Amino acid sequence: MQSKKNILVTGGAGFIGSHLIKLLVNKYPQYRIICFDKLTYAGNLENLTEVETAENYTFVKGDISSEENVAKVFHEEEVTDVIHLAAESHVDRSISNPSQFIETNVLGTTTLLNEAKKSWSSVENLFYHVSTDEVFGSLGKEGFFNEETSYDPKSPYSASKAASDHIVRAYGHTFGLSYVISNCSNNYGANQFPEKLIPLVVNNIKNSKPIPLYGTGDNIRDWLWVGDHVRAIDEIFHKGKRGETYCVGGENEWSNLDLVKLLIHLTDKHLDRKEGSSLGLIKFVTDRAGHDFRYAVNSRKLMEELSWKPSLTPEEGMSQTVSWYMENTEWMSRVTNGIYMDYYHKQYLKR
Ligand code: NAD
Ligand code: TDX
Repeated sequence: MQSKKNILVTGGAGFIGSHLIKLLVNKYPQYRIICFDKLTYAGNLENLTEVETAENYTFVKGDISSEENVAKVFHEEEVTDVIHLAAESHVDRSISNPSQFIETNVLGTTTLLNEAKKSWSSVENLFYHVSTDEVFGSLGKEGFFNEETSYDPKSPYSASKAASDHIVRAYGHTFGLSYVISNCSNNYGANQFPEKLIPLVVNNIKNSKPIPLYGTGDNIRDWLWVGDHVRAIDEIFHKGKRGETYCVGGENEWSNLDLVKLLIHLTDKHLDRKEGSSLGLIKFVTDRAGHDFRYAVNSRKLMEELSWKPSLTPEEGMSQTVSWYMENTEWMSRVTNGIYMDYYHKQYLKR
């Protein structure tokens, strides 16, 4: 394995990407880490202030769907590896505007792959594609997704991610590109954009606003702390078998209603409010179209081959996360600006 690497982290200014960059910059001073990000509504350089002056870190603004932008960064930064996280990532937005998801997630991934194919000649150069467990579809009350599960995506978001997974594998099979893919469950933690359930709920509790629960609140998600996801990416990038897939999950299933009750408990406690005083904020609203019922992931392969396991208990992780949102109110106010409020009103006001 090369010791000197110039790693392009696409989507590095987003939620998971920024946690990954902080880990890589601090842990591997011998690598150059290049954050390549278009800075859409979800990209925020404020998530990266901790590393912005680090010698082994560079930010390049660019669009993965632009051949010109991608060719330029590959050549100027002499990119040796890609960890690809740039994507449109929110299921609700994929329901209101599917085309943007095809443009970024499918065509953008293909543009990156074409440049990697053109620029690289060694199997040492790795294309790491970060994907989601949603490509496997929806589970009933029993069972788990694993690396053998057939693809059955149900939303425009998951269909676009599934397409990108297939294209990555096709470039490996057809052109010999060295790749690895991971499919992870729902992440939570600091710096997540408050369109996603956990930061949205914590922010609404704090501001005594209704907590919108889709349908009956019985849908189930497997939650993994983002710090554990980026540790898994680090392990897979360095030690994962090339041409293979790894499933990453938290063994931490919650129905949305139970999770919201836990968040109410933790947030009320943090705000010195009477236990459960925000329970009355829960508002059951019209369900998400095509709402997947349950996701659950079996991460045995990752645990056995690479000795990875989640480091935080769900209680520790959720408690730290609530504290972060309570203590970073300025971050929250800056990201919930006018554009966010337009989105929020369209998404929730008539529901
Ligand atoms: P995010 O929405 O927080 O961040 C996405 C980032 O990509 C943003 O910084 C955005 O500016 C950037 N981006 C979007 N379009 C771009 C383009 N055309 N060119 C360059 N940059 C662009 O997403 P996230 O939650 O951090 O997810 C990161 C990746 O991990 C995604 O690929 C997502 O599918 C995958 N994933 C997310 C989760 C989760 O729970 N959040 C779980 C499993 C997998
Ligand atoms: O206001 C809400 N009310 C609600 O009940 C929101 C935003 C969500 N929900 C429900 C829908 C889901 O069942 O909560 C659950 C979690 O929703 P999201 O946070 O939107 O996540 P999800 O749709 O499960 O997808 C996430 O996990 C997998 C990420 O957004 C994806 O990028 C990732 O691939």
